[in-house]
Amino acid sequence: MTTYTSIIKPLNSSFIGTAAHGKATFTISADVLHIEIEMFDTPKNMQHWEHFHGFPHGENAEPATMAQDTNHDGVVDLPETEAVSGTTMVPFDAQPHKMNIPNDSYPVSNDQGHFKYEKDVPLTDLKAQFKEVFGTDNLELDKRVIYVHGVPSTTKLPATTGGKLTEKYDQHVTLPIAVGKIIKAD
Ligand SMILES: [Cu+2]
Repeated sequence: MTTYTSIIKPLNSSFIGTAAHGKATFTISADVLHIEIEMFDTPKNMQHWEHFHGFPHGENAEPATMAQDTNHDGVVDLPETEAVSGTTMVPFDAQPHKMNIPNDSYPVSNDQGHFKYEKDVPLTDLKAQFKEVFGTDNLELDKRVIYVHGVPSTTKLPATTGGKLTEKYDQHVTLPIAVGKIIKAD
C-alpha cells in the first residue's frame, strides 16, 4: 500500500475574498486508487472542479503562486498556472478514470464552503486512459499538484482572465482557488 498526501493552500484568496484550504489523501492498494479530499472555506453552495495537474514527460509540477500572475491583472488564471504546474490531467469527479474534464459531477460545497470528496477508482482503467491521453501509464502522483477551482458566476473577474473552455464552463468555473503539492507519505 502506498500513500500520498497533499496540504492544499489558498490561491487567489485576496481576490475572491475567501481562503480555500484543505487536505487530500491518495492510497494505492492492489487495483484501487482511494481518494479523499476535504476542503474548507471555498466559495459556498457551488460546484468545484478539482483535478491533479502535471507534466506528462517526467517534469516535476509545482503549485502556482501569485508570481504566476504574469499579465498582472490580479488573478492567477488557469493558463497562467501551466508554466509551473503543467496541464489538467485527472478529474476528481464521479468517474476519474474516464478523464472527462468538463462535466457537472464534481463536488458541491455547502453553505459553509465545506465539502468532502471520497472515491475508489479502478486503477487499471485509470492507467489505460492515462496512457491513451498522455502516452504513459505512470501516474507519478508525487510529481503532480492538486487544484481546486471555481468562483460564483457573479464574481467580476478582470477582462484579461483566461481559462474559458466553453460558454458554460468559463473562467469562473476554471479559476484556481487552491493548490497543493502531492507528496509521498513515509
Ligand atoms: Cu484543475
